[in-house]
Amino acid sequence: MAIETTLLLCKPDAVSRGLVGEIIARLERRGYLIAAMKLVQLSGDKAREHYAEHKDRPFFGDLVSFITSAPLVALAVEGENAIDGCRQLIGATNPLTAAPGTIRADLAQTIGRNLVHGSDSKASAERELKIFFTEGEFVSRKHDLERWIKE
Ligand code: IDP
Ligand code: MG
Repeated sequence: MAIETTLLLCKPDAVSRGLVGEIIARLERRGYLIAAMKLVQLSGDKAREHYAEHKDRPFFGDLVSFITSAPLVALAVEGENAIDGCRQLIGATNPLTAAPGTIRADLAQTIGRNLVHGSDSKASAERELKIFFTEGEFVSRKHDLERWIKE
């Protein structure tokens, strides 16, 4: 088993459109477990740190101003190969090319308002989880993980 923890964000568009429950329901139906969760409005510094890889892209300014514009819901999500699995559930960056059945294809229209963030690798997940959560904020889901693995 390759149990991983990944960072998911229900971005401000998801919160303001009332889609957080729908997004979490999809994660839960897939069998993923929430290990930490919070509603937070991001500072500019944290937003720039989170999206550092995009700092030279033309859309960086808009991305930072959008992600800091209103509250978002951050989730630490656990499960078997959760990093790639959650990316699959979320769908391609552009909702127009995302596969039907994914969150972005089903619920979003544009790349700039694509509802969800998911870490794209082990290194990203480790780095990004630390931006949103302290060690003490993770709640062990060991019991549920073990039961789920046996079933
Ligand atoms: P990802 O969220 O699918 O990992 P990234 O390439 O990491 O996609 O981009 C981060 C976020 O920046 C995207 O989710 C999207 O909201 C935004 N973004 C990416 N490319 C563009 C673009 O070309 N125009 C506007 N926004 C973009
Ligand atoms: Mg990305």
